[in-house]
Amino acid sequence: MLNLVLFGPPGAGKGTQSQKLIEKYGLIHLSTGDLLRGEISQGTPLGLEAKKLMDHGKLVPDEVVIGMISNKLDANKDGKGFIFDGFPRTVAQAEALDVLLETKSSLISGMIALEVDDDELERRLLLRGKDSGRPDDANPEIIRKRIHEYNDKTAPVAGFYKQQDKFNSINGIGSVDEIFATINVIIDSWLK
Ligand code: B4P
Repeated sequence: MLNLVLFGPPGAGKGTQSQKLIEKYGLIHLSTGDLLRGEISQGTPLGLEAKKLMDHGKLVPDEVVIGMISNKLDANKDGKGFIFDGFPRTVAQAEALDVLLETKSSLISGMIALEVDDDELERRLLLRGKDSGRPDDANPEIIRKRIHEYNDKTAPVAGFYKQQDKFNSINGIGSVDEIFATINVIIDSWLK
């Protein structure tokens, strides 16, 4: 089973690369951002609570996102593997993911981190915000808050996978196809 953690700051290209990876490797895409936006668009109580935090660039509580991922793993027991996109975003989430996978006799194959500098992240997110209607992409202050949350709470997750010798870092600047090709080389080395 191939289980990939696609990692990086907001706007690094995780969602973009995930779309190409699910086509090539037949993996199931688990994006906590997409799952939360689904809850918001359905107007569920979880979505209403999450929206208040997301619109201000803050992370949603660990137990909420861990619960969503647990449900999705249970609902997709027969899949070939998963791409975790935007999850885990805290060390507590990373620890919980290992426990969830262990109970299914599975493991994370590796993490691939997309490295992109802050100015480029801000440029990409503001550009997306013009069309996406996402309130968290609409203004530079919220984007900077998201990048701050990433540096504060999410960046330490890289250390968690380094300790397990599962960390890979690549340049996230370049064309989408160039970055995809680099990711393919890493994944193919895991499959050998
Ligand atoms: P996400 O939906 O995960 O938002 P994101 O980090 O902005 O997405 P991503 O990084 O995938 O964007 P992409 O690069 O594809 O999270 C949103 C919010 O949900 C969080 O702030 C948080 O509040 C909450 N949340 C989600 N998961 C959580 C968790 N686990 N715990 C707690 N809270 C959680 O795209 C960015 C733009 O760049 C696109 O327009 C794309 O076209 C462009 N782009 C991509 N690659 C490019 C390239 N190579 N060159 C130029 N542009 C490129």
